[in-house]
Amino acid sequence: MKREKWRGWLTRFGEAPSAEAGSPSDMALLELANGCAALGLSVPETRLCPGWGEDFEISLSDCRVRIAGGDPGLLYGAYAYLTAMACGEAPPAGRRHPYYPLRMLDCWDNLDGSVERGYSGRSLWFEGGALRWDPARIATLGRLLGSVGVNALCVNNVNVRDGAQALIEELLPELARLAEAFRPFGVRLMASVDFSQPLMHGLPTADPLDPDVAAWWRVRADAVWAAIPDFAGFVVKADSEHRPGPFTYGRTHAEGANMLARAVAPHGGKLVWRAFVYDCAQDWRDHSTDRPKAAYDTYMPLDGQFDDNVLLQVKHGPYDFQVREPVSPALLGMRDTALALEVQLAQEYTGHQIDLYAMPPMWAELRETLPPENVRAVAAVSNLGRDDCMTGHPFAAANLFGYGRFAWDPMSDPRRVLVQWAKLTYALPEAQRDALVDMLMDSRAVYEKYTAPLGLNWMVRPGVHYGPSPEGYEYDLWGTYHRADRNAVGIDRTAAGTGYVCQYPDALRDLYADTDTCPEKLLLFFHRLPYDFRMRDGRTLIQRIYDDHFEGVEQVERMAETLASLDLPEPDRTEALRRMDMQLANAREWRDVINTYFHRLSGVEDARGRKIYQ
Ligand code: GCV
Repeated sequence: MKREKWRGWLTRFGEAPSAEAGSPSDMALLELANGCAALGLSVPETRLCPGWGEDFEISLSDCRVRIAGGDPGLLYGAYAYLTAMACGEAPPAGRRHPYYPLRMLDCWDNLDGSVERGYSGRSLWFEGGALRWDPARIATLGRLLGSVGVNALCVNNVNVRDGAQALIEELLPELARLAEAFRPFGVRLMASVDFSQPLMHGLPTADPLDPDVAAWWRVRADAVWAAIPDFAGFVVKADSEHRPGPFTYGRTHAEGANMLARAVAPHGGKLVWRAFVYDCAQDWRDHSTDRPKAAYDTYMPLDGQFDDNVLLQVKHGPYDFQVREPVSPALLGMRDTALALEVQLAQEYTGHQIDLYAMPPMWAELRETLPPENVRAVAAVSNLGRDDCMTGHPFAAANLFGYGRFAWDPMSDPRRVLVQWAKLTYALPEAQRDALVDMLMDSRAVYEKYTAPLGLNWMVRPGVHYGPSPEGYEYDLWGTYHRADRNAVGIDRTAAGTGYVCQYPDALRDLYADTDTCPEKLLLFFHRLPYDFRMRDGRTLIQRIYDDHFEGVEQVERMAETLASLDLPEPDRTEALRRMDMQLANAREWRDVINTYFHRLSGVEDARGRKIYQ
């Protein structure tokens, strides 16, 4: 029998509800009854309030618990009540609703069953060019997503290749069945579409201003919504990393997005347009092009030109989900465009779900520069797959859980989120749970120490993006250079350099432009500095690089000891320890390669006389 790995979170408190539940509110009642029975609680009174939508309210009076909510609000109320009970907390007071109305999970799943940047096995719903899934697993996944409030799932890769457009054409009936499987949990489907698709249907062009092209997309959209009336919308990656787009026809991205948006608008659909546009064929000799400037340069002139149902989806940093990036200036500057913030749960550059890398502290940090109200929706690249443990590393589930929490409430406290996840997942004694949460809270800073230093990024092995390769991207086409030489390292992005810093509002621009005020962790993102540059604590830059790398490995060694001391259930314990061994080997490799690289370049010895390889 297939092991149901994810019995954690709320599912562990009840039997799987009957598949007959048709709407989120039916599901809420079933979940609640089952969950309460499992927790030894009496079932609260529930009231469906038409018009409340995603809102719910839990009230306690005369020893009675009442949950009122819309559809799917009642579902969220039931989950909130059960979560609170299971975590030993008071249920949330007052009428509650999610901060962002659209909380998406973007799956980079391909129709052949592979997953781009997937570290948890093959796709949960595609195989061999068709939709194939295990209903019990989809129900588990739907419940997990519903229980943390994720309400939209884009099922296919934004790189729409190998006939994946068939999803909204001949495979549409199958897609409709998948939508049905997710519907009880309040999760609506979306699909990535290929901008050039009209060409495959005999049209001579995909020009967004051509009336026949617009008409073709309208017919397509009508068919999709006829099959799936609650379909949430289309996602588009255009003119990005060799994907087709409006530039081919001399059109702007507002013209391209609006044409598609008008096709889906009559159905209440959203058109999510990704802003990941940059020159991916740059000449490394060219110092005048600076990739982080690309999104702002492309989209800022279009601010205010997008239709109301377009969401411009922008990655949180200006590069590409690196360990340490400043906030994308497009997210700060575009005040007349509905923006969606994109984060990546899949640990492409952050350890492949082998190394520990908990993201809630990073999202909390993001709000220091990005006010939550600047964006209208959130999207996360999924870390899910078909392996027994659907997130590769059992602790990587904390990132999916945490994403749901931050999408619901961007002001969430990262530690509280991780404590909740730990309580719902493992029955550990308090001291052990605290040790686990401490480890997760520190994990990003530790990973950062043993990989590329101080905001340089991109020292990963090209293509695979795991393990060190300090010059792997240095002479390549991707615009990702650090230009280290024997004297200095980093890119000058001040006004005197590439001018990137000028894309920020004045206060941030001034903060980053000055080496005295720029956060040290971002120093080499914004500045080119000599190795003898003095850090604020008096150490030289080169010494800080050496120290961080030694410290990072020492911290992983301590994490390995902590992990071994936890009474985790099997198979999680064995799996987490196995992955920790790999993390330790990875950290040592990074330390030795990066320290050796800078030692060879600079010729500067480690002030503490530790061994640096030659
Ligand atoms: C889906 C990076 C990744 C690609 C990904 C792309 C994107 O370049 O390496 O795998 O493609 O981002 O976000 O579109």
